[in-house]
Amino acid sequence: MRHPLTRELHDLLERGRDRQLRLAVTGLSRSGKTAFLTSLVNQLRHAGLEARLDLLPAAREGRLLGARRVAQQDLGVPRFPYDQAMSALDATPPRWPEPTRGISELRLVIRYRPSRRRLLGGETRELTLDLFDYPGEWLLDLPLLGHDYLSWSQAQQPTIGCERAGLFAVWHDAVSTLDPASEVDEARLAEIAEHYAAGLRAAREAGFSDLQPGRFLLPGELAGAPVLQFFPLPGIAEADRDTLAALPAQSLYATLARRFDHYLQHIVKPFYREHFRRFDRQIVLVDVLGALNAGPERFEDLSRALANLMQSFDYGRRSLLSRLFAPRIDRLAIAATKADHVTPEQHARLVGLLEALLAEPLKDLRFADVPVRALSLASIRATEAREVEQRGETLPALRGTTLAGEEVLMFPGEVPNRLPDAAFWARQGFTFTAFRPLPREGGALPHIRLDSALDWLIGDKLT
Ligand SMILES: Nc1nc2c(ncn2[C@@H]2O[C@H](COP(=O)(O)OP(=O)(O)O)[C@@H](O)[C@H]2O)c(=O)[nH]1
Ligand SMILES: [Mg+2]
Repeated sequence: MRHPLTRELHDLLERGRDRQLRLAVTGLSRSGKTAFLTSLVNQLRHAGLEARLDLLPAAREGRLLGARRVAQQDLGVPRFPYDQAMSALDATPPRWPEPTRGISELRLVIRYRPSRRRLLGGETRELTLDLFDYPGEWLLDLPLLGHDYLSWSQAQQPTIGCERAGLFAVWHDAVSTLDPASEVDEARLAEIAEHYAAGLRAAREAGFSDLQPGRFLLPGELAGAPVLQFFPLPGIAEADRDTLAALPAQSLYATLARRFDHYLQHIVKPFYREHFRRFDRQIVLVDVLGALNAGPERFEDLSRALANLMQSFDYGRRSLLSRLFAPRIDRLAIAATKADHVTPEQHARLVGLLEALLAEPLKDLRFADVPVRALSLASIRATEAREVEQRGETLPALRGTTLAGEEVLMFPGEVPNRLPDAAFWARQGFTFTAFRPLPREGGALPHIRLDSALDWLIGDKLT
């Protein structure tokens, strides 16, 4: 075995020579991470043969020779389940891959022929691409690092009366009987923490996105551990800070505050330190169409979640992120996924809407000089674009098979190219039908602009 330091040094040298790249895929649950990574690996493995990657110059010019999977380096990170995903897509009828939780990794070695004239003579080169898939929910926790338990509790006061607050009613009733100064009852605390986690899960089920702490939703091996047993205390105020701080260690307040700190130190920070900081490039996937279909309260909620999530990419010198972790990402892509749910002439509008949704974070990124590109794509295209004649007019339409197995020909509606207004919601002008993946006859997976994303994310390393 080689010494770990030698390994890191080796990695560093390879990176310096442009031979290695760490690319992470993130996005909230169901945004399409598994589909994206599966298709990306599939396209690269078929490069040079059946893959259609015209927007990636190395592929278009016939210089991309293919890719093979090799053993990854971080042995503590689960392997991305590519084969399982492909067997679901190849089943009869085809199925979408099972959802994954937590972080996973896959290492590809891409072989290509450099374009540079001086390298005539048939030499080939290799790029090692480390791919990571991790839940965007984890990024919702970055803002927690800017809080202590008291200020976080205050920031979490629910807006009374909205649908989302209703989902926390059981927790709210239980927590309002608690006295912060009382001696902690561990069993009772665990019970109320479970009500809080249940509220978060119900909110996610109901289509909400802005949910903290992120690890409560995807606890993995931490399920049931006391580090995940805390919640905000409603009704405590800044004016009580000194009184609260003076409470004994066995008090409810001090216990909750300790667990909050533990969560930050042992869960939030290690992710940024050990993973996030080491990614060279990232793509953030957003299911804009799903949110559009879910109505105004959820759409607004997605917008808030994205604003929180994007703080993890704010490399401004004074940002929380830069102060704590000094990351060094050099390129970012933001993609509206599942573009095959709308007819092709709507795709530009979809990008417009994505940019409107992320207007503020994008401004910050540009200011911080982080190269960023917004696009729309379908990792695994499940529909076919058609045209239909109606009263002498030619109209765009989609043809696909629903999850229930019904063949449909439809026009899903217009995508607003800026933030939807009351008139849009009143019209309810958008239908989002979940489609079954298309049956495959061998070859690469069908996609829309996955090659464009690839070009932005790795194209410059294949010249
Ligand atoms: N039509 C279509 N549906 C997609 C596409 N990508 C993802 N989906 C749908 O979105 C669901 C969630 O995708 P998945 O990749 O599992 O999301 P993850 O939770 O971010 O990994 C899938 O089960 C599909 O139903 C796509 O490119 N086209
Ligand atoms: Mg997944």
